[in-house]
Amino acid sequence: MDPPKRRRKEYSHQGTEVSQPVKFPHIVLFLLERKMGASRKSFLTQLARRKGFCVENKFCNTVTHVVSENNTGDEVWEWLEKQDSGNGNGNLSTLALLDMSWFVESMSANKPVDIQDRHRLKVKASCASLNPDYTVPVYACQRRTPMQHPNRIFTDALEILSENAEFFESEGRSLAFYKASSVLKALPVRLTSTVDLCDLPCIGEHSQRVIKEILEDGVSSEVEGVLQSERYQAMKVLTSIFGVGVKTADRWYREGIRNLGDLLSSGQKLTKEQEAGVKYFKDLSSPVTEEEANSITDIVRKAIASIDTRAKMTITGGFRRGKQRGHDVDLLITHPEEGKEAGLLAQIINILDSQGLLLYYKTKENTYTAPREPPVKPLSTLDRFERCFSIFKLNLPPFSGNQEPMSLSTPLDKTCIATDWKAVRVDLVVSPCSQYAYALLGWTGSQHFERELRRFAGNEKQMTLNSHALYDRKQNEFLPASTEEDIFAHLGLAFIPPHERNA
Ligand code: 8GT
Ligand code: MN
Repeated sequence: MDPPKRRRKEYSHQGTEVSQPVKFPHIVLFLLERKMGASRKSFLTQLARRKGFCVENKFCNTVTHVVSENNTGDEVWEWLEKQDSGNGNGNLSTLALLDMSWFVESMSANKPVDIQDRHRLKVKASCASLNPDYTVPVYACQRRTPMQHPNRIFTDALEILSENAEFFESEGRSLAFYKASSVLKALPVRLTSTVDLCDLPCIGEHSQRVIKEILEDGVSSEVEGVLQSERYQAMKVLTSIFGVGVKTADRWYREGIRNLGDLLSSGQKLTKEQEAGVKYFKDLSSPVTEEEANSITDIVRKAIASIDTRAKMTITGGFRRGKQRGHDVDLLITHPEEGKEAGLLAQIINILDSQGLLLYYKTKENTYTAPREPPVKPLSTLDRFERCFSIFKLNLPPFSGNQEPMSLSTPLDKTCIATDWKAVRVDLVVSPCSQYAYALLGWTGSQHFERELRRFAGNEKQMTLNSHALYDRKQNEFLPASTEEDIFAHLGLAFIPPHERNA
């Protein structure tokens, strides 16, 4: 009698029989039944699974390759759009829409063959093909900008050029690249041709050149050059130190400082903030996770509750916009009774400090007094709330976070040096409840979204907006608001929820 067959590690596809292990985990196929028929779809699905392909029975957001037979690209696209309406995640345009020829060749090669142009189904490329009336509004605060979008390849490139211009203190150029990037972030489809660009606002000649090169070559030589440049690399590291801005980094660069080691050996005089930035550099350069942000939120919330149960706290910044990682945690604190918020911050800090949770902090008093005179010019981005810039000592659960993986060759006495805490930047901001809606809107960002809100208010509505108030220059009055919705309404803008402010 034959010995029992050893069962290979099995992989269960959703709702189907147990199948072979997945050999190509980075691709997930979906076969379109339309015009193919159920029995042929089932036959081809099993064939592909036997060859180690992952095939989904139903279309879902893990699918990477859609294969169809006897359909045009537009027909497949239309079908996909119907499936996607509901979640509208804009991911469709990153899918490979393929003809059966790709599937057949892949099956006979026992692996996914490289996708050639002849395999691809042709879909009318421009935005207009999605919706002929599709237009992109000029101001970012008039657009919905989700976190995920299909044009990352272009926006990443443009934002590197924007950042590099900022490193040269060319604000205008930096903003121009950023504005172009921001427009592309709001597009629901991936750009496939420069023809699509002609109807889009804010995409200057230089940005167009960059996009064109990426469309043709996959990369932009200018961006590659920037990334390789000594200046960009050094400025990137130096400006990432807590307490170091472009001006300081530029001065250090001109004095020959290129990295943290150079800075330390240069004997430069550092501010207290920069000293902390250098000391905790490694932790502060690793992104804050959502989980870490939640832990910190819980800690601060408990401290606040022990002082005054009526005080309120909200997480703002990138995490409120749905980012999964951030450079810091931004917390906004208020009290329902006007005036009762004063003094809260000092008590909160006392509690946190006595628990040994603050590695560094610096407070700033509230310097905002509701102006009797109307504001003459848009106030600066910086606001005047009472505030604490801090570095938290966040205790990590055992065996997570900062531990180096143990390797077999590591001597035992070297394995215990990992820290069980992580330094995390936290901003605590306190707002009187009468200004809370403005503070919340201002601190939620993105920075560009905020900038555009202020520009829109000033240019289109003759109003002055900041994180404290909205002033109507035509009516000579301040416009009170108790919610963010009120502020959008005062400005005559459709409300954009936080998750769609990732401009
Ligand atoms: P990140 O922390 O993941 O990098 O992203 P972020 O949370 O969007 O950026 P942030 O630098 O933490 O700032 C959060 C928001 O607060 C930004 O939109 C910024 O414009 C806004 N903001 C104010 N007032 C001030 C201020 O006085 N200083 C700073 N740094 N940001 C302010 O409304
Ligand atoms: Mn933040």
